[in-house]
Amino acid sequence: SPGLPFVINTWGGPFTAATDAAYLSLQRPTTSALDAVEIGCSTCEKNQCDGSVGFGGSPDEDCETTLDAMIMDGTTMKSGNVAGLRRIKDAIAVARHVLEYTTHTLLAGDLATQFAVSNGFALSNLTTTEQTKRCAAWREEHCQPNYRINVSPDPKTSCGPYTGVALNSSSPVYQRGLIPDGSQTSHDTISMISIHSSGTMAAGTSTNGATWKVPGRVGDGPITGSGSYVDGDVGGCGATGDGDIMMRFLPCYQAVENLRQGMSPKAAAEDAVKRILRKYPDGSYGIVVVDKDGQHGGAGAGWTFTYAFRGGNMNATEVVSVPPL
Ligand code: SD4
Repeated sequence: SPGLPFVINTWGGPFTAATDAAYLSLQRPTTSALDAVEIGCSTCEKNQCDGSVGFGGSPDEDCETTLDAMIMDGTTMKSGNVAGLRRIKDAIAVARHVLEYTTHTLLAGDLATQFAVSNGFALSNLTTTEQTKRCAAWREEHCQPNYRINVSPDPKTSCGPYTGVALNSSSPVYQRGLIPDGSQTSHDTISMISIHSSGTMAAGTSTNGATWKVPGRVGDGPITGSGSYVDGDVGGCGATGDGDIMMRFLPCYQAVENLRQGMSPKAAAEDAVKRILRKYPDGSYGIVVVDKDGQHGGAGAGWTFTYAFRGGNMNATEVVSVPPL
């Protein structure tokens, strides 16, 4: 470990801007571990880190981007989460408001938007011109009548619920979502853990989810223990990947519990990913784990997962590439 303060998050490349922002914020005496996670993740929401965080990315079948986010305090174990947030860009800040100003954990959909507006957040359009064009092209191919197996009584009405048929699906009505168009990855989410120089910890996640999802789909990002998790007495974890699968295993909860049992961060991460691989060997998964002293490790499968960290006196963020299991 390079020492404290310490910041670590999923992915390198454009995501290192988030690492830097969070790390630098911790140099100021008034910034808390929670503040740093909020600052880091909102950096990605603003600059769209690969198009998969914040506005303008991962539209659903109806071309709308919705946002999922959570933020967790490793001291109180309070978590503030928003799912399927519409028309508000600042997902992690809204999650922070849920944590700070309510006794709840998770708000969803239009009513989460209403909560945000009543707390002063601005309504805006999460769709960009580029996304509108790409989505129109995707719908042209995937939502036209008689595309693949046409089992709809009225296939012209919309993409769903009948015509967006998942590949290899024998039950198209129930197995839609995530038909790739090859133009965009759908696997980049920011999950971040911070350690303040006093030792307090926080974690959070922000994502626009999965591309071409069924409208209403919520991923693992705003699920405490799945998107991220932190217990300041032990350590924290952040996840990215096929959230529909990952959330069934609460991999970040698992990894932090593994740390508690004495595993190294790397072993804790690998065990959590292997539990998913036993049942779903073909997905893409990545998790990053850090203990309370800033020792870190990651595990991934289905892709080369990378994570970024900066701590102690490091004058730049370092990126670690994790070979797939
Ligand atoms: C999700 N886990 O909503 C997110 C997607 C993701 O990198 O991580 N993309 O399923």
